[in-house]
Amino acid sequence: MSNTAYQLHGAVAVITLDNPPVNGLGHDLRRHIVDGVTSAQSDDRAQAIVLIGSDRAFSGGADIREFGSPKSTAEPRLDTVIRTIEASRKPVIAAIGGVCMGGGLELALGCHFRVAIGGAQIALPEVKLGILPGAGGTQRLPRLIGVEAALDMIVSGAPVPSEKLSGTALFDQFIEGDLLGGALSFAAKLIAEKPALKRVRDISLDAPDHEAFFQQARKRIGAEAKHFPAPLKCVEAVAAAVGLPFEEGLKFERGLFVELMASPESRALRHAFLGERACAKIPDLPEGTPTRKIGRVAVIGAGATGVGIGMALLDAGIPVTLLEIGQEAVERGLAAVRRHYQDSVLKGRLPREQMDARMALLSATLNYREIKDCDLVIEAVIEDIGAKETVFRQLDEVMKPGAILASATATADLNRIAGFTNRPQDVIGMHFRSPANVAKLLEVVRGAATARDVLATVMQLAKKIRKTGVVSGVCEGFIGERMFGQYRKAAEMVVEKGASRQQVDLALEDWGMANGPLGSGAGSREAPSRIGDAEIVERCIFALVNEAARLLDEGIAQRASDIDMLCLIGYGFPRHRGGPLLYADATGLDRVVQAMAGYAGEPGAAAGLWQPAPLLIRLAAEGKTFN
Ligand code: T1G
Repeated sequence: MSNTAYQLHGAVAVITLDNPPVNGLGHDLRRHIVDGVTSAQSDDRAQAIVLIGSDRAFSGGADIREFGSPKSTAEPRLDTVIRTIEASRKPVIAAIGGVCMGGGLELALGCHFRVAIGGAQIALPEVKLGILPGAGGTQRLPRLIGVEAALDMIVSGAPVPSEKLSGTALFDQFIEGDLLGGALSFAAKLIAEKPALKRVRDISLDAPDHEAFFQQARKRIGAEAKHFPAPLKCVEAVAAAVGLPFEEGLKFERGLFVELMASPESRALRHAFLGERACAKIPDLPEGTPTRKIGRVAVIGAGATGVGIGMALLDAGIPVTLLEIGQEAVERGLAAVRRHYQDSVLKGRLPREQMDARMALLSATLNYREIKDCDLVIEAVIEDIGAKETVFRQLDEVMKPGAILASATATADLNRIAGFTNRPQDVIGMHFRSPANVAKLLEVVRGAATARDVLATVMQLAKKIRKTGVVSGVCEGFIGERMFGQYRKAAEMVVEKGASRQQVDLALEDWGMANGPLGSGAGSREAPSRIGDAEIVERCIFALVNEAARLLDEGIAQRASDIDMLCLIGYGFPRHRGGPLLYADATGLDRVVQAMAGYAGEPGAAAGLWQPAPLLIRLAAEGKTFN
């Protein structure tokens, strides 16, 4: 028997959370849970209530896609849902499997009982979005697992496997096998034994000499938090759980949550969360585009780039054959890979047996015929078009039909490279930031003829080797180098105006860039120049923004957030600012255009640099933003 709100299993009303992909607690789902719990109160057949999600997720928390929209705060808000559950006269049991994070865990904490299967991922990751748990997580979790463990989870945002929490009061029972079946048996036992309904909020929280503990926490966390306010606010919220009556603690938490939600840092982190996932979305590549199997990969060129690429693949368990033109070069390449892994083993970062497993996947050859059955070849020879022509003509002759032919080039024209073959549809660019085995950014360069399944395959491979693939069209320097070329040009112009190179680098590093544009030697500020740090930053960042606008106008970049992600992931742009285009949006595009006009009017100014891109002018005029 079921109604829209729940299904009856015997005397248990089962409310299923069903909002793929991870049961984000959007308005409709919140309404559904309240309807279910409320209906069950007056349904005599229902003597207990179970909340359950999917195999993948109990709930991944508040629906991030609703953030900033009226829906996210429309009643029933999550705290209202939780109060409804706590007010239930019948036991409400959370049956937890898969992901149980953020508001999803807060929902479970509002239930009278929690059962879980092993391997569920339990977390309060709000701090990673620049906020903190806003529906009682900072007040209830310490009451079940203790102040220290709760503070660790809240400040780190890191997921904890459910079995690691089995020693705490968080779960009333662990279920072996079928979660729903186990939850129903647990509910049946409750119905038979009729225990008093306990609410987490009623558990008293005594933490002896907690003040010393929180002082220590503030010092430690404050030192790490740097540009982000949320971690320290998490400490204050948990301290309130100890120091204040429950309702006041809730109010205090809510105040901090609202404050952080409005912070630029949280806006930046939410932008990064959604932006990183949006990179994989390619407008003319439908979901489920077939991909080609990638078994063994050949890397042509065993220099630093080739070796880095080879290791990125080996680290993901992908067999690699390095091809070089001389025995000495091959030996050098193999030795470089071995040395890297040996270093990691010596530093305790890699178990010996993993090094051996990876080395077993590596082979090398001088002979193109030995790589002909590879599914993907990545060319990583010197940045000389002649050398690349030689390689691609050879590959075109040797490689099996359907092999993907990729170039790791940072500067060459990919369409020209494709023209060296009779299979331009199989040619694509894979521009790794160096060192290729460490850097997370992979610019995936889509040639005019690159086939859709080739693009889909390389984007899937990017995820497999734990990189963020950002699609670029073909232009000189693609997205990153073209933007940062302008950035460096603007920096050089600032030096011409009288700032020292150190001042330029330090100004941008103080602003948050990982490294200054001019190759930050330690240096120190020499005599103060006529140009201040704020103007240095403005000139260099606005030059980035303007080139990004051109890249969007030309269709080289798919969307503004792709460019922001590329800068955050691959170029040391400060994460708390969300990327150059989010920063420009926050600054106001009219202000950007105005400042550039001023720079363009200076004697000797490189007009091209300060000529605002058409898109920038248009958006500014219409009062719009990039993102
Ligand atoms: N809401 C909506 N969609 C979400 C989502 C969420 N919370 N989490 C993930 N998605 C989407 C994601 O955009 C992607 O969509 C798809 O799910 C797969 O994600 C009051 C206010 C859950 C561990 O911070 O950590 O609760 O691209 O690629 O690797 O205190 O997603 O397919 O269209 O990451 O398996 C707190 C964030 C919210 C959890 C799954 N919750 N999510 O990882 O898949 S704030 C979080 C994650 C909150 C309360 C506050 C991970 C994951 P698409 P994915 P995955």
